[in-house]
Amino acid sequence: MSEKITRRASLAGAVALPFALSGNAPAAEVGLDAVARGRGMRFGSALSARAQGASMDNPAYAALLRADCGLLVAENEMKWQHLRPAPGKFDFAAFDRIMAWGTANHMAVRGHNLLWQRRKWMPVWLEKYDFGARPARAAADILVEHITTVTKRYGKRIESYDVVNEAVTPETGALEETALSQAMGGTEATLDLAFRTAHAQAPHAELVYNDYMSWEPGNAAHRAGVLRLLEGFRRRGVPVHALGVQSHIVTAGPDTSGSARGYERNWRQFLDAVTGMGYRLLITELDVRDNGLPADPAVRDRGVADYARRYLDVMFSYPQLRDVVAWGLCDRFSWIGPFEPRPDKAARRPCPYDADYRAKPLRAAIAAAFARAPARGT
Ligand code: 9MR
Repeated sequence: MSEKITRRASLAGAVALPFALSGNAPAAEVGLDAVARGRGMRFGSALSARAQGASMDNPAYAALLRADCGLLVAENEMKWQHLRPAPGKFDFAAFDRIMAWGTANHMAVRGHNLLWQRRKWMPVWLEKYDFGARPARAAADILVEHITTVTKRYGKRIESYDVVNEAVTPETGALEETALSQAMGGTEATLDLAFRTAHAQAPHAELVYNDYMSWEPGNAAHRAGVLRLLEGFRRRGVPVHALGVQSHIVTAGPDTSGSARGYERNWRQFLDAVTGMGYRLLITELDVRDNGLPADPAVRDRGVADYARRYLDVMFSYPQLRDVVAWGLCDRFSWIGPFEPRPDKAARRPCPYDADYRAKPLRAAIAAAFARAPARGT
């Protein structure tokens, strides 16, 4: 492992970074993945293939990835909307570039996702598709073809897939429907087929159900729905190995430790039920929505870091959790700004690095949580 730390640190240091290497710049510290590995865990991040974005083609962002990550996930490039522009057409160009960069840099790459159970995020052509006289058969064929094509292409290079993303309606806990699942005659049958196909085509891979039920108040129905879904998978013998806990966590106000203490009991009940059914856990999309905190960046950054550290302490107390993936490393590119601007219009600060690629207290909090985590066995 020391070889890995040296390699990452020296690579990061060797890149001409468009920011000064100060005391808290990545190359000056041990990378987050290296700290995680010391506990039998891993750390990684989402990235994109857009040159000016959170991309390996952006030298400053690539330096952060090299410094801190052992694990990557494409923020968008494996989704149906990107991979499957038309019924008979796949376009792997963007994801292939991410895969190649990850492989060249000795990083694992997760697959996200093989089925997103939301109409809004599936291709328009699929929502309008004419499934013909035998719709269940036609829909199953499309799904099986999709999952088979993707998993076969990457083979053992991808060892973990979010097979199904977000199938539960947060407000009610019911299952979502799409044109595909309606043609199939039901959502459960659709999700089961997705997992069974992934398992048949990629028997080596960890198969994950991924969702954003979180520990904050307002998520009870979502958590209950996810538990029902996971129970159903077990009852029906569906090959699902882990729950991806997205972890888009949200602060509620300055008393972040008070909030965390308040949320912990229900959250542990949920995680106990999930792990009690034999599921492993992953943190798949970590970031922190800085709500209810004052605009002052220093105050906000401290609140975000404290809240995340308390969350991670709870998560890391579960030995079933080994992988932690941040939904981006740098505030400049986070989805949260455009998705939900702060009422005071202050730029969002949800990531471990600020908009100028400087490490923030959140990065230190993640490192501290790893350093304290109970070591996982091999
Ligand atoms: O961050 C992603 C954003 O760039 C996309 O426009 C959006 C729709 O594809 O998806 C975002 O990522 C989501 C992820 O795939 C699933 N969980 C929630 C994430 C944030 O919305």
